[in-house]
Amino acid sequence: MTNVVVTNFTANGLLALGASPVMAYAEEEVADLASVAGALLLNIGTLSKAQIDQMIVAGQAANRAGVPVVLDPVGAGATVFRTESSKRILDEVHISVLRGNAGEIASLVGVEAKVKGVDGSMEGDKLELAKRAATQFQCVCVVTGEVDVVTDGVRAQAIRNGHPWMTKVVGTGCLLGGVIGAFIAANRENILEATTSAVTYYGIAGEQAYEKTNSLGIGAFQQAFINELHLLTGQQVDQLKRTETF
Ligand code: ATP
Ligand code: TZP
Ligand code: MG
Ligand code: MG
Repeated sequence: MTNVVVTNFTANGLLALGASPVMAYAEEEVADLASVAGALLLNIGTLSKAQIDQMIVAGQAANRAGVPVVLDPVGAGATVFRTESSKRILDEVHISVLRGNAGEIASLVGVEAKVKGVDGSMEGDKLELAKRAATQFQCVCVVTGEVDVVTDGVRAQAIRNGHPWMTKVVGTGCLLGGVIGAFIAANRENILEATTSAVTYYGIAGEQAYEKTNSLGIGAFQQAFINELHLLTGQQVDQLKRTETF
């Protein structure tokens, strides 16, 4: 369940990866679909009150069926409605993975941060922020940016892969939520490990896409990025990953 800006990009990125996306929003069917899915993504990017209600119905059905839920609180902190809706989802649904930029995550744990539109930035210790959110919401938390941090509140990894051009394509944050869902669907026993793998794979796909298209431009990069989600091998990931454990 994602926003109208990134729906097609998300479906194509997930297909390229080998996952099977289904987008569905109707209250009449979301519980049925969520309970048989490998994972459920809740992304509030173009939210309405009705859509948040539908997400809660889907999220609670997923929880009853043991299906992991990923939350992307797009723009939390930018408006009271986005912050309160994200908090309501966190209150009423057990979230397995919370993924956002530093400003979004900070607004949910009550730390001061400046958020402009859906672009967030924050000074300070990203690792501490992610750990605090993971502990508070009993989940794995991913804070993305130039360096990505993944933590369950105790163990943590910093991932230094990725490329600045990823910020020039709308929806790279949103698609990452879906990709995390696909990886945790395939490894429900170890959500921290699966999430770290997803974020690392994704960042390397961005680097490889840049290598192939930097003389062409951002449009070509967007296509190449989808290609890399399809092409990248585990062997390449092992060679190219830049991760640090804390
Ligand atoms: P924002 O709204 O702040 O743009 P977002 O939801 O789009 O956030 P990002 O933080 O941009 O999400 O993360 C999306 C992907 O882009 C992640 O894989 C991240 O590692 C990568 N990324 C973002 N910024 C950079 C950067 N400066 N250098 C390398 N990779 C980056
Ligand atoms: N407006 C509402 S949702 C959205 C925009 C532009 C997409 C945000 O995508 P991302 O992945 O957070 O950059
Ligand atoms: Mg972005
Ligand atoms: Mg985002």
